[in-house]
Amino acid sequence: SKDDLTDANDPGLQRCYEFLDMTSRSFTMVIRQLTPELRNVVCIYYLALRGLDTIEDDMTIPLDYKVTLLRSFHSFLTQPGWNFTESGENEKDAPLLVGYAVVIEQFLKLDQKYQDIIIDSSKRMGNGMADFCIKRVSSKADYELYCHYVAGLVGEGLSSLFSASGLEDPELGQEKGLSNSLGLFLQKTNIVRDYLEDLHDTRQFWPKEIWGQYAKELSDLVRPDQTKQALACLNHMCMDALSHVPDVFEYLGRLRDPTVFRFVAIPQVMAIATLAKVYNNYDVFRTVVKIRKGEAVKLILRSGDLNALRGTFIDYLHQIHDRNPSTDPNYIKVNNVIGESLAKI
Ligand code: PS7
Ligand code: MN
Ligand code: MN
Ligand code: MN
Ligand code: MN
Ligand code: MN
Repeated sequence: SKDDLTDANDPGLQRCYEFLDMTSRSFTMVIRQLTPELRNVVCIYYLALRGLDTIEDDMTIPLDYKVTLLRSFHSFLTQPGWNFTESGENEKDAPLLVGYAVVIEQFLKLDQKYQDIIIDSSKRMGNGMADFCIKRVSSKADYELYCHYVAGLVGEGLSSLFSASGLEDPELGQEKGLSNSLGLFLQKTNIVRDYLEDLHDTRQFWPKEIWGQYAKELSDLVRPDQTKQALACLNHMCMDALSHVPDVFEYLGRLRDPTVFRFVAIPQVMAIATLAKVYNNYDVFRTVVKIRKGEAVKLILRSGDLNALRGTFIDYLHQIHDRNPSTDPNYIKVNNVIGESLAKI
Protein backbone atom coordinates (compact mmCIF):
# COMPACT_ATOMS: atom_id res chain seq x y z
CA SER A 1 0.00 0.00 0.00
CA LYS A 2 0.98 3.65 -0.35
CA ASP A 3 1.53 3.89 3.39
CA ASP A 4 4.28 1.24 3.27
CA LEU A 5 6.39 3.38 0.96
CA THR A 6 8.52 5.41 3.26
CA ASP A 7 10.04 7.67 0.65
CA ALA A 8 10.78 5.88 -2.57
CA ASN A 9 12.68 8.93 -3.86
CA ASP A 10 15.30 9.00 -1.15
CA PRO A 11 17.92 6.25 -1.46
CA GLY A 12 19.56 7.33 1.82
CA LEU A 13 16.31 6.76 3.68
CA GLN A 14 15.84 3.42 1.90
CA ARG A 15 19.30 2.43 3.10
CA CYS A 16 18.30 3.28 6.67
CA TYR A 17 15.32 0.92 6.42
CA GLU A 18 17.66 -1.78 5.09
CA PHE A 19 19.84 -1.23 8.16
CA LEU A 20 16.72 -1.48 10.31
CA ASP A 21 15.87 -4.87 8.75
CA MET A 22 19.46 -6.05 9.20
CA THR A 23 19.81 -5.03 12.83
CA SER A 24 16.44 -5.95 14.28
CA ARG A 25 14.05 -8.85 13.98
CA SER A 26 11.54 -7.50 16.44
CA PHE A 27 11.55 -3.73 15.95
CA THR A 28 11.47 -3.45 12.17
CA MET A 29 7.84 -4.54 11.86
CA VAL A 30 6.51 -2.32 14.67
CA ILE A 31 8.45 0.70 13.38
CA ARG A 32 7.31 0.20 9.76
CA GLN A 33 3.63 0.19 10.81
CA LEU A 34 3.96 3.53 12.64
CA THR A 35 1.99 6.52 11.43
CA PRO A 36 4.04 8.53 8.85
CA GLU A 37 4.73 11.46 11.18
CA LEU A 38 6.67 9.20 13.57
CA ARG A 39 7.96 6.39 11.34
CA ASN A 40 11.23 7.89 10.11
CA VAL A 41 11.92 9.61 13.42
CA VAL A 42 11.68 6.35 15.36
CA CYS A 43 13.63 4.46 12.66
CA ILE A 44 16.52 6.94 12.94
CA TYR A 45 16.28 6.96 16.76
CA TYR A 46 16.53 3.16 16.68
CA LEU A 47 19.58 3.21 14.38
CA ALA A 48 21.28 5.92 16.45
CA LEU A 49 20.96 3.75 19.58
CA ARG A 50 21.77 0.52 17.76
CA GLY A 51 25.06 2.13 16.70
CA LEU A 52 25.78 3.13 20.29
CA ASP A 53 24.96 -0.38 21.56
CA THR A 54 27.21 -1.96 18.92
CA ILE A 55 30.13 -0.08 20.47
CA GLU A 56 29.03 -0.94 24.02
CA ASP A 57 28.79 -4.65 23.20
CA ASP A 58 32.16 -4.87 21.41
CA MET A 59 34.57 -6.51 23.84
CA THR A 60 37.52 -6.06 21.42
CA ILE A 61 37.62 -2.24 21.77
CA PRO A 62 40.19 -1.17 24.41
CA LEU A 63 38.37 0.07 27.53
CA ASP A 64 39.63 3.68 27.53
CA TYR A 65 38.87 4.10 23.85
CA LYS A 66 35.41 2.56 24.29
CA VAL A 67 34.59 4.93 27.15
CA THR A 68 35.64 7.92 25.02
CA LEU A 69 33.54 6.73 22.09
CA LEU A 70 30.47 6.14 24.26
CA ARG A 71 30.73 9.54 25.95
CA SER A 72 31.06 11.38 22.63
CA PHE A 73 28.68 9.26 20.54
CA HIS A 74 25.85 11.84 20.64
CA SER A 75 28.14 14.38 18.95
CA PHE A 76 28.76 12.04 15.98
CA LEU A 77 25.08 12.40 15.05
CA THR A 78 25.78 15.96 13.94
CA GLN A 79 29.11 15.24 12.20
CA PRO A 80 28.28 14.59 8.54
CA GLY A 81 30.34 11.69 7.20
CA TRP A 82 31.33 10.17 10.58
CA ASN A 83 31.68 6.41 10.61
CA PHE A 84 33.43 3.67 12.58
CA THR A 85 35.40 0.87 10.94
CA GLU A 86 37.16 -0.65 13.96
CA SER A 87 34.49 -3.05 15.20
CA GLY A 88 35.54 -6.57 16.19
CA GLU A 89 34.94 -9.09 13.43
CA ASN A 90 32.23 -10.87 15.44
CA GLU A 91 30.10 -7.73 15.77
CA LYS A 92 27.05 -8.56 13.69
CA ASP A 93 25.93 -4.93 13.39
CA ALA A 94 29.36 -3.58 12.38
CA PRO A 95 28.11 -2.71 8.84
CA LEU A 96 25.75 -0.14 10.38
CA LEU A 97 28.69 1.74 11.91
CA VAL A 98 30.64 1.51 8.65
CA GLY A 99 27.71 3.05 6.78
CA TYR A 100 26.75 5.44 9.60
CA ALA A 101 27.06 8.55 7.41
CA VAL A 102 23.70 7.71 5.88
CA VAL A 103 22.06 7.64 9.34
CA ILE A 104 23.60 11.04 10.17
CA GLU A 105 22.39 12.46 6.86
CA GLN A 106 18.80 11.39 7.62
CA PHE A 107 19.09 12.46 11.26
CA LEU A 108 19.94 15.99 10.14
CA LYS A 109 16.77 16.10 8.03
CA LEU A 110 14.51 15.48 11.02
CA ASP A 111 12.56 18.33 12.57
CA GLN A 112 14.75 20.12 15.15
CA LYS A 113 12.41 19.18 18.02
CA TYR A 114 13.02 15.48 17.27
CA GLN A 115 16.78 15.93 16.83
CA ASP A 116 17.03 17.56 20.26
CA ILE A 117 15.25 14.63 21.97
CA ILE A 118 17.41 12.02 20.20
CA ILE A 119 20.68 13.85 21.00
CA ASP A 120 19.74 14.27 24.66
CA SER A 121 18.76 10.60 24.94
CA SER A 122 21.95 9.35 23.20
CA LYS A 123 24.11 11.58 25.38
CA ARG A 124 22.61 10.24 28.61
CA MET A 125 22.71 6.64 27.39
CA GLY A 126 26.31 6.82 26.17
CA ASN A 127 27.48 8.31 29.46
CA GLY A 128 25.53 5.71 31.45
CA MET A 129 26.99 2.87 29.36
CA ALA A 130 30.46 4.33 29.91
CA ASP A 131 29.91 4.41 33.69
CA PHE A 132 29.06 0.71 33.58
CA CYS A 133 32.13 -0.14 31.50
CA ILE A 134 34.09 0.95 34.53
CA LYS A 135 31.90 -0.45 37.32
CA ARG A 136 29.89 -3.66 37.59
CA VAL A 137 26.19 -4.28 38.11
CA SER A 138 26.37 -5.37 41.74
CA SER A 139 23.51 -3.99 43.86
CA LYS A 140 19.84 -3.96 42.91
CA ALA A 141 20.20 -0.18 42.64
CA ASP A 142 22.99 -0.70 40.05
CA TYR A 143 20.72 -3.05 38.13
CA GLU A 144 17.91 -0.46 38.09
CA LEU A 145 20.35 2.23 36.97
CA TYR A 146 21.99 0.17 34.23
CA CYS A 147 18.57 -0.81 32.86
CA HIS A 148 17.50 2.82 33.09
CA TYR A 149 20.47 3.91 30.96
CA VAL A 150 20.06 1.30 28.22
CA ALA A 151 16.26 0.97 28.11
CA GLY A 152 14.44 3.30 30.50
CA LEU A 153 15.92 6.26 28.64
CA VAL A 154 14.54 4.80 25.39
CA GLY A 155 11.10 4.74 26.99
CA GLU A 156 11.48 8.35 28.11
CA GLY A 157 12.82 9.42 24.69
CA LEU A 158 9.98 7.68 22.84
CA SER A 159 7.36 9.28 25.10
CA SER A 160 8.91 12.69 24.42
CA LEU A 161 8.84 12.01 20.67
CA PHE A 162 5.18 10.92 20.86
CA SER A 163 4.24 14.11 22.72
CA ALA A 164 6.35 16.33 20.45
CA SER A 165 4.51 14.92 17.41
CA GLY A 166 1.20 16.10 18.84
CA LEU A 167 -0.24 12.62 18.32
CA GLU A 168 -0.13 11.78 22.01
CA ASP A 169 -0.93 13.76 25.16
CA PRO A 170 1.67 16.48 25.87
CA GLU A 171 1.80 15.08 29.44
CA LEU A 172 3.07 11.68 28.26
CA GLY A 173 6.58 13.05 27.75
CA GLN A 174 6.58 14.09 31.41
CA GLU A 175 5.73 10.58 32.63
CA LYS A 176 9.33 9.58 33.28
CA GLY A 177 8.53 6.86 35.82
CA LEU A 178 6.00 5.05 33.67
CA SER A 179 8.14 5.41 30.53
CA ASN A 180 11.15 4.05 32.40
CA SER A 181 9.13 1.02 33.51
CA LEU A 182 8.26 0.05 29.94
CA GLY A 183 11.94 0.01 29.02
CA LEU A 184 12.89 -1.84 32.20
CA PHE A 185 10.31 -4.56 31.58
CA LEU A 186 11.89 -5.26 28.17
CA GLN A 187 15.50 -4.95 29.29
CA LYS A 188 15.13 -7.08 32.42
CA THR A 189 13.39 -9.81 30.42
CA ASN A 190 16.25 -9.70 27.89
CA ILE A 191 18.86 -9.91 30.68
CA VAL A 192 17.08 -12.84 32.37
CA ARG A 193 16.74 -14.75 29.10
CA ASP A 194 20.31 -14.01 27.92
CA TYR A 195 22.02 -15.38 31.07
CA LEU A 196 24.06 -17.95 29.13
CA GLU A 197 24.92 -15.74 26.14
CA ASP A 198 26.10 -12.91 28.39
CA LEU A 199 28.10 -15.34 30.56
CA HIS A 200 29.91 -16.59 27.44
CA ASP A 201 30.69 -12.97 26.52
CA THR A 202 31.98 -12.51 30.11
CA ARG A 203 29.26 -9.95 30.82
CA GLN A 204 27.33 -9.93 34.09
CA PHE A 205 24.01 -8.13 34.34
CA TRP A 206 22.33 -10.17 37.07
CA PRO A 207 22.97 -8.21 40.29
CA LYS A 208 25.04 -9.90 42.98
CA GLU A 209 22.57 -8.63 45.58
CA ILE A 210 20.15 -11.18 44.08
CA TRP A 211 22.34 -14.06 42.81
CA GLY A 212 24.51 -13.87 45.95
CA GLN A 213 21.51 -15.32 47.84
CA TYR A 214 21.79 -18.48 45.73
CA ALA A 215 25.43 -18.94 44.67
CA LYS A 216 29.05 -17.99 45.40
CA GLU A 217 29.65 -17.05 41.75
CA LEU A 218 27.09 -16.17 39.07
CA SER A 219 28.64 -18.84 36.82
CA ASP A 220 28.01 -21.51 39.48
CA LEU A 221 24.35 -21.50 38.44
CA VAL A 222 25.17 -23.69 35.43
CA ARG A 223 26.69 -26.41 37.63
CA PRO A 224 24.73 -29.67 37.50
CA ASP A 225 24.72 -29.90 41.31
CA GLN A 226 23.16 -26.41 41.61
CA THR A 227 19.93 -26.79 39.64
CA LYS A 228 17.67 -25.99 42.58
CA GLN A 229 19.60 -22.82 43.41
CA ALA A 230 19.70 -21.85 39.73
CA LEU A 231 15.93 -22.12 39.35
CA ALA A 232 15.29 -20.21 42.58
CA CYS A 233 17.58 -17.42 41.37
CA LEU A 234 16.00 -17.38 37.91
CA ASN A 235 12.52 -17.14 39.45
CA HIS A 236 13.69 -14.29 41.70
CA MET A 237 14.92 -12.40 38.62
CA CYS A 238 11.59 -13.03 36.86
CA MET A 239 9.67 -11.79 39.92
CA ASP A 240 11.68 -8.57 39.82
CA ALA A 241 10.84 -8.03 36.14
CA LEU A 242 7.14 -8.78 36.72
CA SER A 243 6.87 -5.90 39.18
CA HIS A 244 6.70 -3.48 36.19
CA VAL A 245 3.48 -4.93 34.73
CA PRO A 246 1.06 -2.49 36.43
CA ASP A 247 2.99 0.50 35.02
CA VAL A 248 2.88 -1.04 31.54
CA PHE A 249 -0.91 -1.05 31.64
CA GLU A 250 -1.20 2.41 33.11
CA TYR A 251 0.98 3.69 30.25
CA LEU A 252 -0.88 1.83 27.50
CA GLY A 253 -4.17 3.18 28.81
CA ARG A 254 -3.02 6.70 28.01
CA LEU A 255 -2.19 6.14 24.34
CA ARG A 256 -4.45 7.50 21.59
CA ASP A 257 -2.89 6.67 18.23
CA PRO A 258 -3.53 3.03 17.24
CA THR A 259 -0.15 2.65 15.50
CA VAL A 260 1.69 4.02 18.54
CA PHE A 261 -0.36 1.63 20.68
CA ARG A 262 0.80 -1.36 18.61
CA PHE A 263 4.38 -0.12 18.52
CA VAL A 264 4.46 0.04 22.32
CA ALA A 265 2.29 -3.01 23.04
CA ILE A 266 3.89 -5.66 20.81
CA PRO A 267 7.34 -5.65 22.47
CA GLN A 268 5.67 -5.68 25.91
CA VAL A 269 3.52 -8.68 25.04
CA MET A 270 6.60 -10.49 23.66
CA ALA A 271 8.30 -9.79 26.98
CA ILE A 272 5.52 -11.27 29.16
CA ALA A 273 5.40 -14.32 26.84
CA THR A 274 9.18 -14.69 27.20
CA LEU A 275 8.97 -14.39 30.99
CA ALA A 276 6.27 -17.08 31.08
CA LYS A 277 8.50 -19.29 28.95
CA VAL A 278 11.65 -18.85 31.05
CA TYR A 279 9.95 -18.97 34.48
CA ASN A 280 11.20 -22.03 36.39
CA ASN A 281 12.68 -23.32 33.11
CA TYR A 282 16.12 -24.90 33.50
CA ASP A 283 16.76 -24.55 29.75
CA VAL A 284 17.83 -20.94 30.47
CA PHE A 285 21.05 -22.45 31.85
CA ARG A 286 21.56 -24.82 28.91
CA THR A 287 20.47 -23.06 25.71
CA VAL A 288 18.72 -20.04 24.20
CA VAL A 289 15.05 -19.91 25.17
CA LYS A 290 12.83 -18.13 22.66
CA ILE A 291 9.11 -17.97 22.05
CA ARG A 292 7.99 -19.75 18.89
CA LYS A 293 7.26 -17.90 15.71
CA GLY A 294 3.65 -19.14 15.70
CA GLU A 295 3.11 -17.93 19.24
CA ALA A 296 4.59 -14.52 18.35
CA VAL A 297 2.25 -14.18 15.36
CA LYS A 298 -0.78 -14.94 17.53
CA LEU A 299 0.35 -12.36 20.06
CA ILE A 300 0.79 -9.69 17.40
CA LEU A 301 -2.72 -10.28 16.09
CA ARG A 302 -4.08 -9.76 19.62
CA SER A 303 -2.21 -6.53 20.39
CA GLY A 304 -4.57 -4.02 18.83
CA ASP A 305 -6.48 -2.81 21.87
CA LEU A 306 -6.20 -2.70 25.63
CA ASN A 307 -8.83 -5.37 26.28
CA ALA A 308 -7.22 -7.94 24.01
CA LEU A 309 -3.87 -7.17 25.59
CA ARG A 310 -5.31 -7.54 29.08
CA GLY A 311 -6.54 -11.01 28.13
CA THR A 312 -3.10 -12.01 26.89
CA PHE A 313 -1.33 -10.73 30.02
CA ILE A 314 -3.87 -12.49 32.27
CA ASP A 315 -3.18 -15.78 30.42
CA TYR A 316 0.56 -15.50 30.88
CA LEU A 317 0.31 -14.37 34.51
CA HIS A 318 -1.83 -17.45 35.19
CA GLN A 319 0.72 -19.66 33.42
CA ILE A 320 3.47 -18.33 35.65
CA HIS A 321 1.26 -18.81 38.70
CA ASP A 322 0.59 -22.43 37.67
CA ARG A 323 4.28 -23.13 37.15
CA ASN A 324 5.33 -21.55 40.45
CA PRO A 325 6.59 -24.47 42.58
CA SER A 326 5.42 -24.42 46.20
CA THR A 327 9.01 -25.30 47.16
CA ASP A 328 10.39 -22.05 45.69
CA PRO A 329 11.85 -19.83 48.44
CA ASN A 330 9.89 -16.87 46.99
CA TYR A 331 6.71 -18.85 46.30
CA ILE A 332 4.48 -16.49 48.27
CA LYS A 333 6.17 -13.31 47.05
CA VAL A 334 5.84 -14.36 43.41
CA ASN A 335 2.17 -15.13 43.89
CA ASN A 336 1.72 -11.73 45.48
CA VAL A 337 3.40 -9.93 42.58
CA ILE A 338 1.16 -11.82 40.15
CA GLY A 339 -1.90 -11.05 42.28
CA GLU A 340 -1.07 -7.36 42.38
CA SER A 341 -0.63 -7.27 38.60
CA LEU A 342 -3.91 -9.08 38.02
CA ALA A 343 -5.69 -6.63 40.34
CA LYS A 344 -4.28 -3.56 38.61
CA ILE A 345 -4.47 -4.38 34.92
C1 PS7 B 1 14.27 3.46 19.55
C2 PS7 B 1 12.55 1.62 19.17
C3 PS7 B 1 7.76 2.33 24.06
C4 PS7 B 1 7.64 3.73 26.20
C5 PS7 B 1 19.17 -0.39 20.15
C6 PS7 B 1 11.84 -0.02 23.05
C7 PS7 B 1 20.28 -2.77 23.36
C8 PS7 B 1 15.54 -4.18 25.15
O1 PS7 B 1 21.10 -6.31 24.84
O2 PS7 B 1 18.71 -5.85 20.81
O3 PS7 B 1 21.53 -6.29 22.38
O4 PS7 B 1 20.50 -8.31 23.48
O5 PS7 B 1 17.62 -7.73 22.05
C9 PS7 B 1 14.68 1.09 20.27
C10 PS7 B 1 9.29 1.91 26.00
C11 PS7 B 1 18.66 0.53 22.39
C12 PS7 B 1 13.39 -0.31 24.97
C13 PS7 B 1 18.39 -1.83 24.67
C14 PS7 B 1 16.07 1.34 20.73
C15 PS7 B 1 10.04 0.87 25.35
C16 PS7 B 1 20.08 0.50 22.79
C17 PS7 B 1 14.24 -1.27 24.24
C18 PS7 B 1 16.74 0.01 20.90
C19 PS7 B 1 11.52 1.22 25.28
C20 PS7 B 1 20.29 -0.26 24.12
C21 PS7 B 1 16.83 -3.98 22.26
C22 PS7 B 1 15.45 -1.68 25.09
O6 PS7 B 1 17.00 -5.37 22.65
O7 PS7 B 1 19.22 -6.16 23.26
C23 PS7 B 1 13.87 2.03 19.69
C24 PS7 B 1 8.28 2.61 25.43
C25 PS7 B 1 18.22 0.09 21.19
C26 PS7 B 1 12.30 0.26 24.44
C27 PS7 B 1 19.61 -1.64 24.09
C28 PS7 B 1 17.52 -2.96 24.38
C29 PS7 B 1 16.72 -2.94 23.27
C30 PS7 B 1 16.16 -2.94 24.56
P1 PS7 B 1 20.67 -6.81 23.47
P2 PS7 B 1 18.16 -6.34 22.08
MN1 MN C 1 24.54 -3.56 25.06
MN1 MN D 1 23.20 -5.40 22.52
MN1 MN E 1 20.80 -9.33 25.64
MN1 MN F 1 19.62 -9.52 21.65
MN1 MN G 1 26.83 -11.93 22.18
